[in-house]
Amino acid sequence: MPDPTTADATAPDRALVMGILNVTPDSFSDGGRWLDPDRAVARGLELVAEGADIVDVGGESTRPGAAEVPADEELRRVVPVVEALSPHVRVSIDTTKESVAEAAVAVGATLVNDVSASLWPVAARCGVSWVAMHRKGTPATMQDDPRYDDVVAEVRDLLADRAARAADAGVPEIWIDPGIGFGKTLDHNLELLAGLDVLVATGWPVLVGTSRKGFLGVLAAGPDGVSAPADQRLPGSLATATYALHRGAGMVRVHDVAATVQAALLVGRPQGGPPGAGSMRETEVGA
Ligand code: HH2
Repeated sequence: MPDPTTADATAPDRALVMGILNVTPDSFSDGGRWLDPDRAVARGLELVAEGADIVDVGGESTRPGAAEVPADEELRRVVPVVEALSPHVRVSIDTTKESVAEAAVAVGATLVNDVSASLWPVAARCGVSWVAMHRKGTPATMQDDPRYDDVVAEVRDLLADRAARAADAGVPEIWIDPGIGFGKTLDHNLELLAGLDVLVATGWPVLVGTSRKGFLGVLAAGPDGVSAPADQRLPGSLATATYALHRGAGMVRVHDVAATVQAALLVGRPQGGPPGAGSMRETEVGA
């Protein structure tokens, strides 16, 4: 294991861990906990202390069935939090609204995390990085019987197209994300995880977000068939994050940062390039 006192912070010997900070009343796992700006900033600093490389600030839930939030309310939630955190850590803004992305960048965000995969012109104009996430439909409707002929190919083709457009527009750093749970059934999610090497093979760095998502609850259902609640999905979250990193993802988006940093250290440095690039670190197993 690397010595944390000597490790080069600019080039961690592991993939990146993005910590989730939802400044919302209704997020599926932590809704309402960090709505107060002071509590949100304190939570963000906690994520940094746990080892988050990036803190992802969001002011609108994207869970299935979530209501849209007006821009002025979303701005009121996220801007003070981004401003307070950005001197301490790299901050991304999780939004689908141009005005919110621009305002967050103006106060220090350097990455636009865009679940609509449509905001690359804003990222280009502001000279910041961009995450293109795949989704089918909108939160209101996306889980109403989503269908694909070949989910992995369809997701790859859309993301590769958007990433190429963003690169042409001059976006300096582009990530692609399969959008686990966004217009996908349990089987679609598992197919996308199993086919992650197809996304890695595009050459664009891959971000994956499985943390505490509903399909993990279904997989961890008890004998009564009732889905495991969000706060009992850490085993599945860690297992899928570790798997994604091993398959070559360069970043995972998670609620449980400290545990995931351990998993990322175990997997080691992302190698990119050919399919299945991640390789388990040769660890010294001490006493
Ligand atoms: N998932 C969520 C939100 N933003 N961004 C990316 N790039 N990838 C994801 O998988 C992703 C995302 C949903 O999770 P969460 O933020 O925890 O919940 P909510 O949308 O209810 O606030």
